[in-house]
Amino acid sequence: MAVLVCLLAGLLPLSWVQAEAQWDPHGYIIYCPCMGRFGNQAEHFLGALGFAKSVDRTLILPPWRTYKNIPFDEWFQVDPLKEYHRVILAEDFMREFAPEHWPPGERKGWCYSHSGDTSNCDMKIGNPFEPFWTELGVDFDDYVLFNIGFDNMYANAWKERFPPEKYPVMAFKGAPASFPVKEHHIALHHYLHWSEAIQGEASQVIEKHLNNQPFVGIHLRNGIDWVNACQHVEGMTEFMASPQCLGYSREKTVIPELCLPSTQEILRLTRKVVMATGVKFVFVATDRHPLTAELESHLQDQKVKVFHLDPWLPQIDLAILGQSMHFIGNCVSSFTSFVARERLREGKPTSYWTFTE
Ligand SMILES: Nc1nc2c(ncn2[C@@H]2O[C@H](COP(=O)(O)OP(=O)(O)O)[C@@H](O)[C@H]2O)c(=O)[nH]1
Ligand SMILES: [Mg+2]
Repeated sequence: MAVLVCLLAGLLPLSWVQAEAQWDPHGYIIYCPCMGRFGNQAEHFLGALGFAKSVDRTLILPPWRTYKNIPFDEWFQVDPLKEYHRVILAEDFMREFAPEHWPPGERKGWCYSHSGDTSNCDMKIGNPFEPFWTELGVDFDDYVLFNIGFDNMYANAWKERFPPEKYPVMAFKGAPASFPVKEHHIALHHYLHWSEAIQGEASQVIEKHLNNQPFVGIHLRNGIDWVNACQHVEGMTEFMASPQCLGYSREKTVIPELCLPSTQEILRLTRKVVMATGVKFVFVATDRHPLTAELESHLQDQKVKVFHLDPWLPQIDLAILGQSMHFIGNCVSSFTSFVARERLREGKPTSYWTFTE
């Protein structure tokens, strides 16, 4: 009753009341999104969400990791995820449940070890491992060895080996998931929706710089790390996010131009899509060279404006690309694959440089 009165009076945050009522006897999963930057972390997230569902534990939504922890809900809405599975923000979990149910002294890190070797089990050595857990206020007291895979077929093995009464919280050093994302987890993007803050910033840019008009969005991944990574891809059947184009059967091979398209290819395909859609705006997202002058000159006769933002957050580029009438991305990039999955959900078309199905 007291809680109800406080709630009605607006004295308690709703999340506190909801979470307080809901300690999950089936247990929890938390992990550090410690591998790669945002695109990789997002693919891992989808796999981890699928894994949490398969073992029937609540997923503690980890902060995204940049140079600091970013609470999950700064970038994404929490409620749509609940349509799929039970989730709770890491910050809420730490504040509301950890003191009683996962207190200091009882925090174990799950360590993959096939041979019983424990030399790799320290959860907090190096960056981003150490700052990730420290910013959440977590130290580890012990570890638990496991050698079970994360595929659905092992769900029962997980449940039998680690019952929630004995192991209420499973904390993983990395995502309990694969990179690239497994094919059957792609559809989980259905539940991943930008926060109002990110969506709002994207809408402002579209209104201010693209006159709220239809536009073609392109992703040019051409920074120095990428140029180096693309040098040795010839003949590989899978490289980073390449299954988004080549499929998961490993029957096709990656070629360098798929990873790093020529300027000529970028101009050719952008023009083709501009002509087909009749848009008057092209939005360029890139980590390095936007090729703005080259694109404008190549599209001069179409009176197309080419706009490059270089936003303070890469997520703003992603949210804008998601809104484009047609998107052209890079097969190998998980930054592209994020946009492509969102567009698949929305029924919007995506093309890729140097790639025809
Ligand atoms: N703002 C912005 N940043 C980008 C763009 N492309 C790459 N980046 C940055 O480079 C990182 C690339 O790492 P990741 O997201 O893992 O994608 P991947 O390496 O392309 O698979 C992104 O997270 C961004 O920080 C872009 O078009 N716009
Ligand atoms: Mg990466």
